[in-house]
Amino acid sequence: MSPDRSQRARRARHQQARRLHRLLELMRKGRSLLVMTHDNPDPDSIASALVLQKLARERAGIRADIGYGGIVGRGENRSMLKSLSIELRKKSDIDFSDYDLFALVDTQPHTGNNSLPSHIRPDIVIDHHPLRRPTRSVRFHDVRRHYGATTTALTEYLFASRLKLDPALATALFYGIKSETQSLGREASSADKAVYTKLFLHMDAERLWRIEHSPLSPKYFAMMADAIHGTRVHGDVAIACLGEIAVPDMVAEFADLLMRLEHVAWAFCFGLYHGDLYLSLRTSDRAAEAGEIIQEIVGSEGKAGGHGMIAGGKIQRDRFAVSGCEKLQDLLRARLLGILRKSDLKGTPLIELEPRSPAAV
Ligand SMILES: [Mn+2]
Repeated sequence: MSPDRSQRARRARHQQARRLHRLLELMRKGRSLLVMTHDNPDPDSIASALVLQKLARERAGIRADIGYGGIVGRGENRSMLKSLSIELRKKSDIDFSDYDLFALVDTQPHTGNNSLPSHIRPDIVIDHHPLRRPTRSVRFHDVRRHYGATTTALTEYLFASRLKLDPALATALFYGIKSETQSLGREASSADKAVYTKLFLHMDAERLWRIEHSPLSPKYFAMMADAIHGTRVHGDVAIACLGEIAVPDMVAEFADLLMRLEHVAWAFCFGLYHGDLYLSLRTSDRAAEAGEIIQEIVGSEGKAGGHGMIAGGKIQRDRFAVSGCEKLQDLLRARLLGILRKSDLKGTPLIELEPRSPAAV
């Protein structure tokens, strides 16, 4: 390492140690901490919460639980909880008056994607999405927008604490970063790379493989078939209306799959879950601001946010005057294609599309 780089690394370690010190000081003033993930938590959010819980219990000596709203829907995520013995509390089972400290991870106040009651102001916010105004008044906030995963930031706290890293936790953290950054390929920073490499030595590869290859129900395949049939392609934009979905994460999962379609630079998916419309936007354009684009699509009718290449949102269905997937699809499709200034408004059904690279299967 060059003297310059080692000096920078030393400074970063120092700064991290100071942050940890401040965080623990705050925790020690309380008796019990509730860490809330974002709704329908993903591995990044779950893994981040695990670190705060561990620090609270083992370094601050206080009680700590993890809570979430929505559901843990995706097979991989359910399998992560089971095989790593992670305990999360459903919002409906939480008595918020049991706690005197509250934290949000991988989300921020007033984003509309977490279930911390609006009258409770969090004491701690650690995230990697763009900083929101209400977060600035949170006693302890650490928002690292350039990080690919919130888990990376939390793992730096864990390393600074010198707590022992067991294989189950290392696997959870590794998977948090892996799934969020698609194995460091998407929006990963040098910090993500450094932490990921360290975790690799401690994680349990076999358990991770079982999580990533968890059994899928026939319903899942039926949902995939419907989604494929519901996809239209407009030049380099693929848009899918998934209709009623069994789990909200399905929109993000299918959008990721559509990004694999040759010549596609944008994928936009939406589906209905318990009366709400869930949306997901993906792009391969590193300079794009998917988070801002999805906010424009959703407008004042819902809440949305994200990063450069990945974004999501939610709208209450009754905010729309139109009914039926067809009309809803027309409306949302027109909004996205308008923002991207695309001229092919009609598009072609995915299953009727001719392959454009003959060699590819
Ligand atoms: Mn995240």
